[in-house]
Amino acid sequence: MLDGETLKALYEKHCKHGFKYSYGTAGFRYKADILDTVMFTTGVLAGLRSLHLSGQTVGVMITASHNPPEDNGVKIVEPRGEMLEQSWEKHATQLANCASESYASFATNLEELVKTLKIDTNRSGGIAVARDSRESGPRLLEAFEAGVQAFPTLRIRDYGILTTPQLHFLTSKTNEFPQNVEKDEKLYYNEFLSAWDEITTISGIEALPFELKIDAANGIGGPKISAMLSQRQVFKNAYEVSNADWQNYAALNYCCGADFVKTNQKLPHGIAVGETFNARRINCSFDGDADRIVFYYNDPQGQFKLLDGDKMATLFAKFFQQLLRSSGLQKDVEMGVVQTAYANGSSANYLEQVLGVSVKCTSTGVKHLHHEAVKFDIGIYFEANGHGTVVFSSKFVELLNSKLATDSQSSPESYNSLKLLSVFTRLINQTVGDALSDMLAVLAVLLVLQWTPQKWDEEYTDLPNRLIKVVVPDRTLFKTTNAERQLESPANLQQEIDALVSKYDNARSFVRASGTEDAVRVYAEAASREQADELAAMVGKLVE
Ligand code: NG1
Ligand code: ZN
Repeated sequence: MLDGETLKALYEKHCKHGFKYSYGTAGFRYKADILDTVMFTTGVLAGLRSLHLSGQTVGVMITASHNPPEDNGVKIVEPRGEMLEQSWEKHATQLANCASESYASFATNLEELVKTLKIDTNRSGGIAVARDSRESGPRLLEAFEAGVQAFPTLRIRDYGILTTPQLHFLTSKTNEFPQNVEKDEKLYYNEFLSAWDEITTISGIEALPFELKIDAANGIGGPKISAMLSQRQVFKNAYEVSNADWQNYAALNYCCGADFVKTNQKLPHGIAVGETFNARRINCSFDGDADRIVFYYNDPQGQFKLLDGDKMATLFAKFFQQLLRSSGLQKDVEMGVVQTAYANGSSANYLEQVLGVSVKCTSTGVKHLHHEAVKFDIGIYFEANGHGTVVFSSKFVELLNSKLATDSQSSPESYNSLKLLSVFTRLINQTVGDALSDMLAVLAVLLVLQWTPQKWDEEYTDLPNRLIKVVVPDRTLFKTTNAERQLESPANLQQEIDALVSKYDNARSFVRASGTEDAVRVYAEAASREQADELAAMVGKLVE
C-alpha cells in the first residue's frame, strides 16, 4: 500500500470537502462537479474489493445512465458481472463521507477497513474501468485512477468509452477466460452475433423482415450498435440509428432515449412515423449507457403504443413456456418472472392468470431483481423502464446440453425447441440488462414466432398509468415496506393515499424516494387515462 505522504498528496489533489454521499440504487450518482471525492474513494474501494476477492478483476463503470448531461456517477461491478455485493455498499458510502470530512478521517476509515476485512494489501489484483460519453468522464476517471494508486500492486485496464453492459461482460470474461484470450469489444460482439447467426439459420432468413429504427439517446449505444449490426449482411438496409450524436454532450438523453419515451409515452425527437401504417416497422430507444431498451410502434390508427420492460418480460415468458412445452421440459424446469412495483398491473395479471407463470415483486433496482431471478431455472426480470434480462441456471444449461446430445432422434419439433432454448442462453447477456443483446433477443423471438409488434402488443392491454416526480425538502423521510408498495413514514400518508385510490376504478398508487435523483416518485394506474393522470396528480399533492 502507498505510504501516507504520497496518498495524502493524491487525496488533496482530487478531494473536496463538505458533501454527504450515499451508494444508491445504481451506485453513486450526483452532479458531476461534486463527484471527484467519490471517484477517488471508489478507486480505493474497488481496489480493496479486488484484493479481498483474491485478486480477481473488479469492474467499475462511470456513468449516469439516463440522467441529464451534467450528472455523472460510478458503480462497482463484481468479478462475475453482477452489482456490488450489498454489504459493501455501506463501506463505499462511509469511505466517501470520511474523505469528504478530512484526510485524517479517510485514512482512519481505510485502515479500519483493511483490518476488519483482513485484506492483504501486498497481493496483486485488477480493475477494469470504462465510462459513458459524458464530458466529465475523463476528469472523473483521473480521480478514480488516483484512488486505485493507493495499492501499487493493482493493474488497471482502462477500456475508454463503452456501454455499461459491455463493461459488465468484459469484467466477467476477464475472470472467466484464460489470459491469452483478448478481452475486448470484439469478444463482446462475437458472443452475441454468433448466437444471432444461429437464429437466422434456424429461421432461414437472409434479410431482416423488419424496418428497425433505433433511437440511441445521443449516447454511446449509437456507435456500438452500428459497430455490431454492420458486421452482418442480414441487417443491411434494415435499420437506421437516430440520435447517434454521442459527441454532442448537451444532447445526451435530451428529448430522446428510453427514459424519455417511457415517461412521456410518446415518440422521441428524431423518430418520425411514416404516412402509412407498416406492420413490420419497429422502433426502439436505448438509454444513455445502453443498458435499457423500450420498443414502440404506431398502430393503424396512428396511436403511439409502448412495448416496455413488462411487455418484454411477458414476451419472453410466453416464448420460453412454448419452447419448454414443445421440448417436453416443462416439468423439469422452473420458470419465473421478477418485477417491481412499477410493473403494470395488467402484465402481472397476464403472467399469473393467462400463462400461469409465477411472479415475484422486489424493490426497485436490478440488483434486487437479479438476486430473486437466479432462484429460478429460467429467471426473467425486467423493470418496467426496460432494464432487465433473463438468467438461466447451470442446472438448466446442463439439462439442455444432455438432452441435445441424446435427443437428436426425437421429433424434429422437440429438437428444434431444445436448440432454440440453447441459442437464447447465449443470445442474452445474462450478466446484466443490455439494450444491444435484449434488442437482438426480442427481434429473434418475433422472427421465430413470426409476430409483428402489434401482434406482440395484443397479448394484453396495459392499464393507463402515470409516473411523476415531486421535489420535496427531504426525500429520506419517505420510508417504504412490502417491496416499496407501501409507505411506513411519513406517518398516515399511506392511509391518505389508500383513501384516494379507493375512489378510482381498478386503481393502484404508491410513493417512494428515488435512489438516483433528488425527488420522490409517484406512480398511479387506473382504468382510464384521465383517472390515472388525476390520481397521480392528487397523490403528488399529498406528497408535496
Ligand atoms: P430510482 O431513481 O431509484 O427510481 C431509477 C429507475 C430504476 C433503476 C434506476 C437505475 C424508475 C422508476 N426507476 O431508479 O428502475 O433503473 O434508476 O438506473 O424507472
Ligand atoms: Zn442505463
